[in-house]
Amino acid sequence: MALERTFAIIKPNAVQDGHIGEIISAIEREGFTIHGLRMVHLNKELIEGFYQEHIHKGFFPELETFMMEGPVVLMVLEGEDAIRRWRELMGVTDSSKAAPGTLRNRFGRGITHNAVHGSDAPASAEREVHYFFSAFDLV
Ligand code: 3AN
Repeated sequence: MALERTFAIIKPNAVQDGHIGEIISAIEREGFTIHGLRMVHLNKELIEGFYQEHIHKGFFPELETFMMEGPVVLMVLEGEDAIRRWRELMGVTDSSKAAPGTLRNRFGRGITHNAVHGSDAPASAEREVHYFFSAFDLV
């Protein structure tokens, strides 16, 4: 399997709860390399563009309010099979069902406040990386 890049977010609840360091440690321990990293406070326009496939879903208003609650950390991660492996480290969407040891199990609180985001496929990874990072920002 070739090296792959994926896009990750440390969401507002995990930032507010002081878990940035533990999440980045877990990322490095799993052998990912970080090729881009920024901290931003997202606004409505950025969130609606990012989550364009969810915008008409019933849960979207709650998701949008949550994602604007505070700063987030945006990252580009690289590794073998990175998309699948990052989602495995995150755990399933609903934190209460995420396997022990996964980041959502450790740091999430329910479905919306689920601590981290990860791209779900190569096409979404490509779109999400370039939505937030220019070539200049990526090392
Ligand atoms: P994942 O982040 O696990 O790939 P997606 O892409 O289906 O999940 O959903 C994007 C985000 O929308 C999730 N991380 C979660 O915060 C929120 N979300 C998804 N499904 C629900 C739901 N049924 N109720 C509330 N929020 C949801």
